[in-house]
Amino acid sequence: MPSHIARTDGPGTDPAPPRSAGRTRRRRRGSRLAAPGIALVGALIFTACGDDDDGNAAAQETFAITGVDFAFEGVPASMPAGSALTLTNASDVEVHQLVALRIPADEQRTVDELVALPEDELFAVFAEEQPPATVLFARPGQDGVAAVGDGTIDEPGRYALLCFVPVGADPDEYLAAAEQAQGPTPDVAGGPPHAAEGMFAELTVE
Ligand SMILES: [Cu+2]
Repeated sequence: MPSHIARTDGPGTDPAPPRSAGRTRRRRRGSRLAAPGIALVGALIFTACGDDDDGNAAAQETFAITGVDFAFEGVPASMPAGSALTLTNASDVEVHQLVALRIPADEQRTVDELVALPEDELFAVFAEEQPPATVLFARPGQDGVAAVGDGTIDEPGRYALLCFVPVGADPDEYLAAAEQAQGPTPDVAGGPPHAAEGMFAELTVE
């Protein structure tokens, strides 16, 4: 894992943001560790899960991403708009997730830099980029299914690919909770989000 990303001992204990969480609110003062910040962004994303629009039959190209413990493999540096991502999970134990979040056009920092930010700054960067372009889940050893969108990314720009699943979460428990969660990220036992362990990537859609 990147040495600059702090670890925590448990799942984020932060309360979920209100469903109407809007613009660049700054929720707290003081410096926070990166891992809870990532968890908070995950919570925000899940508030949008009801809004997925099914889409889009003919993807231009399909790029097969593999989730491992803890990284995305096979992420192209760039791909044409209208292309689709798929997720296959190569882990024996961990559920993996691929959340594609567009990075605002005026944001210059890399995904590596963004995931290291304190909570309030990370929250602010992605607060207006909702819902995610797509969200895919995959059980250990299986191909992924879409929870938001269908894997297609239509809008050009830079994207952060992130996995918010807590380290060591039970797959059945996590996926059942994710399916039921109308608001926050499912509150299941586990460690820091996979993104804090290095499961993030950057992708440019052209
Ligand atoms: Cu993961």
